Amino acid sequence: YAESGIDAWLRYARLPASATKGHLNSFPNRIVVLNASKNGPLASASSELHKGIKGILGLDLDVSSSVKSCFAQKTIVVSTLETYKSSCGKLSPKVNLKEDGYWLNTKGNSVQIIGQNERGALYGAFQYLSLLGQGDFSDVEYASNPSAPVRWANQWDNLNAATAAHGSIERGYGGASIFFDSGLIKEDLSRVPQYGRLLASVGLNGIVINNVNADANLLNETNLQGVKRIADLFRPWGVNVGISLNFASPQVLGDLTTFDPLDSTVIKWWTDKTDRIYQLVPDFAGYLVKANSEGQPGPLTYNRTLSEGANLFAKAIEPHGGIVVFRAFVYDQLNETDWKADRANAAVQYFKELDGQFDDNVLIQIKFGPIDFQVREPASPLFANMPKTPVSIELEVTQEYLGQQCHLVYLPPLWQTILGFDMRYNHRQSYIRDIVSGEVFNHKLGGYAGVVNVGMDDTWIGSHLAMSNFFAFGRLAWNPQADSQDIVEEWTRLTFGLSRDVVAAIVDMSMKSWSAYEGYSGNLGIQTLTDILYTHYGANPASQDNNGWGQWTRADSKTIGMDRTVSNGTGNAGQYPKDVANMFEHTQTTPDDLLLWFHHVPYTFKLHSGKTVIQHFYDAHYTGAATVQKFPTTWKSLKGQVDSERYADVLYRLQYQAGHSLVWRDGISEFYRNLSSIPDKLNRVRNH
Ligand code: GCW
Repeated sequence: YAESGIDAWLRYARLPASATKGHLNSFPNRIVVLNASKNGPLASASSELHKGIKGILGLDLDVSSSVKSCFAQKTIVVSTLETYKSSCGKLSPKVNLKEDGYWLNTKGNSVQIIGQNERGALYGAFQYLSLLGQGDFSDVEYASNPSAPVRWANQWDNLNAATAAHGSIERGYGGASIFFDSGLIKEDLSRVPQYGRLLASVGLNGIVINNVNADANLLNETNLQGVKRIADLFRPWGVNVGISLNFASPQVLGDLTTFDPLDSTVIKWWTDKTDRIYQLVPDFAGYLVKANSEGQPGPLTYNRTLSEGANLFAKAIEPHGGIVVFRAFVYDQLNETDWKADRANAAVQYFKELDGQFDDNVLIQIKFGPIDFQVREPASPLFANMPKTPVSIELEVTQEYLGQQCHLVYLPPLWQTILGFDMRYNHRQSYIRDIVSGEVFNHKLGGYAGVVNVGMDDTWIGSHLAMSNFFAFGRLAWNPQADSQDIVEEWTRLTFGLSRDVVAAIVDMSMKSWSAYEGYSGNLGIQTLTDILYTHYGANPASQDNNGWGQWTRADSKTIGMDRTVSNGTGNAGQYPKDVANMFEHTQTTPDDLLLWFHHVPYTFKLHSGKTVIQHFYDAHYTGAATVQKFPTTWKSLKGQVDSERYADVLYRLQYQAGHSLVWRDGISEFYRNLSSIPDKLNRVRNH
């Protein structure tokens, strides 16, 4: 069981004697939890510390709630700051905690884990267990606060009422839904608290349980009772539940003839529904809405604006303290014969003029790039076009365009190119991470959504190694400046143990993986050259063009790339603040890795690197594939150091990836070799 993956990075495997030597005698002998609410996060902190320390160190600590023990020796005190102050006195030094933040002090032979709220204390407990699990007994004393208040997982789980299928998950690669089955919420929800535990352990505080392509049936009374059951199971982990809405619900599920957001019967319908939800789930997190996008209903049907649509829900939920997360992923099919048509322009075109028209409890959730979770995109220009509206960033943990869990692709280096991008709003430093935290435009709301898509598979998302992306998503939402290599190191030790060889190998492969995948799947900003029509899997460069989806390459026999300049193209570069717009407007100042995103150039165009575009294509595909072909050998060197079940599973996938990278390499290289008629200087690419 421990090796199967269900406990993921929370296995609490026993440390070897060499790692605990000299530490066990002085280790605390009891856990004191002050003023824990019933079944709340503090109670979880207590049971988790007990379980973790037993697993990691083999010590069975006493657990008590006696206030007298505040300053006792050899005690782990877990509390909220408020209780600590009233029961034990001031914390010294004075600490500054934001909502959900914690204070961790392991100096001396006692430990203080003090949360701004119960949830914060739970996060502190998990942090302490992470240190112990890594064999780190050093003295630490610090406060840690999250970068932003909204840190949510989004699940794209379907109810599957019509098909009676077992809760499929859109773009999910880890089996059936843990929540839904045949149109209903499952009786057996035993995976829910296990998932809650994982979410909490990396600081995630909310979850939207159903697909943004939402089924109105989630709102029927039976299912709302089920939502309550789910919320009850997540609550001990400090994870609040939200749901995705189908905009047409009053008509589809109710018996109204309209779903016009300004119609009084519609307003009443949503108000009543919302009141009912809060009766069942008083700490309900909020609504997530995908409207007027990819066939979903929305306010535009009635000539109402997207903000009028969002505010309908905002007003219904406001008295209860919930929020509405409204997705900016709204676009239309386009005609490629129009040189100026550009899907990347859509979000700003739809949303910029609505800035200032959203109610205060609306958060606009923006995919990291302007198109759709590609292997490389620039940051979405919308982040710098709505200063009056709080925004959050949507990242995809599930590897839809990035190998669907069959390829190892460690995503934080990609995410950090976006989070660390400076938008230069008004010529001033304005990193995306500071925009989504609310800092740049001074908003209280802001944050992170990760499309996680765990399922019933006992690896949760379909592959052991892919779980580092889930772990890292939480870590980066907490601290977007954390080092992605440190994160995967920590994750590896907790998941696979302390063997230096294992840690070195997994870290090495992980850190090379995104760049390798970009190399063989689509470089220079041309996007993942995958099959975009159906599977989003495997090489299919021809599928990008000649359709309305707008993920075009505009490749012909001489030239390639999207002209997004203001001077001659779609004008997309001009949607960025001036400094950035100037940079992307010209080939000389556009970084090579985004050249073909912003410019349409001959294959013979010379990059900053000195290579031509076409030769770079060939070289990158060969280098990328060569990198991952070494992965199986690297992994095999660990035989005997990883349990046989996970060893075999990972090896199987890495071998598959090594082979598939050759298919990618040859598919793409030969496609452009044929199209351009320009040979590879190194003569590797066949001509058909
Ligand atoms: O990337 C596309 C996916 C769809 C998804 C959509 C969205 C849930 O291919 O599967 O639908 O984005 O984000 O709404």
